[in-house]
Amino acid sequence: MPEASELDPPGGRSRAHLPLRLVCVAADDAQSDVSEEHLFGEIHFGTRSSKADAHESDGILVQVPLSQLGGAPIKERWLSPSRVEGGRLGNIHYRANGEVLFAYAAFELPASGAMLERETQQQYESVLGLIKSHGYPYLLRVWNYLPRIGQPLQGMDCYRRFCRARYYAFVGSFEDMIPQLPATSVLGTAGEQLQTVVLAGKRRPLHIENPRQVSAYRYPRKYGPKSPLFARATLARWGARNTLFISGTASIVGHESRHPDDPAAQTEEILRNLDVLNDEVSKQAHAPIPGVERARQLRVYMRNPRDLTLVRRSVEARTAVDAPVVYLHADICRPELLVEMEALIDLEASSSADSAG
Ligand code: 3EB
Repeated sequence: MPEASELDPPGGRSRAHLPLRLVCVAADDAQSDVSEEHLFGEIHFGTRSSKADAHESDGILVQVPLSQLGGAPIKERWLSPSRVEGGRLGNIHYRANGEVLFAYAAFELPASGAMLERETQQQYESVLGLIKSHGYPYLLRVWNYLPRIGQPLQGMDCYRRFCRARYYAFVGSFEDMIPQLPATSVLGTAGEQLQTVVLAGKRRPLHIENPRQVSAYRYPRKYGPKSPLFARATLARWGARNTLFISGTASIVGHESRHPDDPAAQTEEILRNLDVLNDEVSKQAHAPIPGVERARQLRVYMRNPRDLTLVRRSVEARTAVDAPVVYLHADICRPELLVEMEALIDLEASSSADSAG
């Protein structure tokens, strides 16, 4: 375990009691920062084939085929203060440290809609089976990278098919699924594979909905035959420290998309959604939650690279110059949505967080 006095350079805050730590480093950074820590995995962005510098014996290497827009190229390192153990089960790669399990699974998206749904459901069921059987039954955070997200496939787009497959996997895997739904993102890529990254834990997290948005699992049917199943945010409670995972958040109020064709207005709407969400987390956790300007990681996905200047202007009005913001070129699940943002915020657990405050 790290010393209580060990400092985390970017924020100057203690690393102690954080079983999972995300750092963003230069894409070409060697292993320097990992020396006293252990690696769950690394997320690399872009399609260039990166040097295979994170081997199976090391961390899991996830190459997400989304191009980074602007800024120096970064990669994410997911670190553990203690040894990680893991392996591979079918096409699922996983690492765990006694508190958190990090899993990655991918398969080539088939051309038929029915096959896509069957394989997506199977992949989800396998991952849900693995986290349970390894003793990490609580989903904390899920990322999905889905090729052809907005393209119709035999009459229904791939995102809606993905949602239906995920729905059946959850229904079949959990007795009471809604309280189990974690913070999630689904982004469209120009790649070939459905890639899924999962964090799961041993302690029950707090899942939070956004009062400004209809819960996705209650969306009306016009958005697809089966609802998207996710929570707006998940608070992982480690003990002395917490981590807040904020889902991909779009310009949606109620259940309706707002400001089609206006990327700046969509970004402002997203920032309002994030502020209201943080207020809600503060209420439910009985602890004030810092705003997105204090995020350890802020990802901004946008459909059109030409919107970068406008979107960045809105984001930078809210964040420090050195904030860990990464802009990525990605498709969003509804055709009129141009921008989506997600965040990870490290928190001190307030002493009142576990009491009625
Ligand atoms: C939305 O709020 C926008 O299907 O898991 C954001 C985050 C979105 C997660 C998902 C979808 C998902 O409906 C899209």
